Amino acid sequence: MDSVASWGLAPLDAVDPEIHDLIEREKRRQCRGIELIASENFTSFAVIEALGSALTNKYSEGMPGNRYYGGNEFIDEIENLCRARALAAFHLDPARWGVNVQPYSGSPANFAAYTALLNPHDRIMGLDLPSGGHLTHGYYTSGGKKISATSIYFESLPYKVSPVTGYIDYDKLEEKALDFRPKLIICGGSAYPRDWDYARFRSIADKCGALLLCDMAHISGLVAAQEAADPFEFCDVVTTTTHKSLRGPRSGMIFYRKGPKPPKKGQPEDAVYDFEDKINFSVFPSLQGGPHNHQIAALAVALKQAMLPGFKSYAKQVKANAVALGNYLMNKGYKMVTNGTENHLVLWDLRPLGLTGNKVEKLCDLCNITVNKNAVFGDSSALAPGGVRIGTPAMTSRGLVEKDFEQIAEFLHQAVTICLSIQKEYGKLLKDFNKGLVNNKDIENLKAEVEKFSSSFDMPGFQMSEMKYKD
Ligand code: DSN
Repeated sequence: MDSVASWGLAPLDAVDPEIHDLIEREKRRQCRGIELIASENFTSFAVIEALGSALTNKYSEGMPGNRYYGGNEFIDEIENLCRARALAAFHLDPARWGVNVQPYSGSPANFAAYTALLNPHDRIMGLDLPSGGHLTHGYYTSGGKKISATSIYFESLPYKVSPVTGYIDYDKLEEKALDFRPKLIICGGSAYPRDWDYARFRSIADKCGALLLCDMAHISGLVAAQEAADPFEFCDVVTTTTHKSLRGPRSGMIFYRKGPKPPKKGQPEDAVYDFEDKINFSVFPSLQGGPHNHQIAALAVALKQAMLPGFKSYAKQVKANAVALGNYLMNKGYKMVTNGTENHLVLWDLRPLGLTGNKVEKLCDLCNITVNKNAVFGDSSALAPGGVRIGTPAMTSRGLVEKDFEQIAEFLHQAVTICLSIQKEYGKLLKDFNKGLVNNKDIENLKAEVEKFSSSFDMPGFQMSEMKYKD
């Protein structure tokens, strides 16, 4: 009995003070910083409770009701509940759509969808990474180096944004697609500040006989809240992560059409979609093993929370905050890609200032503001790209509204001003620039202001009063 209790029931701080301490430091960092990574969010205590539950103990390879292991009566109920909630949260008719909630996260979800829908070396088209696309949409470098497994196993030709407007160039996409004849077109991205014209994507896909997949990872919370255009109206398959604007645990989902296909010339009258078995088989056994049941339960909780009326207000506020932040910065004369936003992020083009995203990211880090460097169309280096991506979902979860985001924009303006003055004094080379970051009074002052500002807001997920490091 004692032997079980001593390793199995002792709390983390007693068993592993090192890891406990690092978790507490990370909690402090999260509370005392301004979190602006567009793909991050703060999830709820209820989600974290499910994630940290005994469900992590169980193997359940297979689908509910058809598992390779015994003892899955409750796991089956959890997964079925999660699937039903996923369809309900996205306003889908279970006769027309199905969902697999087992992907471990977004990249595995995408690769599972491709494995189900494509043969090796089939052609695909996704938004180019420097245009705001995602690695898993088929990225290879301008020198032809295949970076993502998607470009290793499939033949990929990217489409791009217009270098003038920053919007997707749909006419060029159509022209390229008609020449390339892809089997799959992918819409959705990770640094695109505008909404998507899914009807136009559908028409292009139909013209070249392609399937249409949307990776809505970044905007899935906005889609659930009906605060973004609806990819389900036009796409065959929709993939997503669940921890971004949806505010759930880290996980992934694949939605697929099922039931009768709409009538089309040259197609049998009784044609039905055949995605369901292919996608389920591709997730397991082709690519994954046992589902992470603690994740699936936590996702079910997040989906329940996403169907509460407050979630719609949250999604509206995420967008309003992004607009407020972008407007403040543009009023200071800065350049935002597409001159604004219709979703949860702005992409700040720093090139007119002669700055790179990595310098701004680094300086902001020193001031407890977390942003990430990001390519802007026309960039060639991923390590020193010309922009930073700034997202509002996480700080909106802490209750911030437009006026608070104007204050954040003012902090960012100050950070960039400091960057410019360091660059002027020390030079453009990173090793010289870095010297100006050491013992810099302006940075210390800005950090103190940021810490004071951010610790005045509530934090979802854990009690600030119970943290080991409060100040
Ligand atoms: N890494 C995520 C992002 O930051 O957009 C996407 O997977």
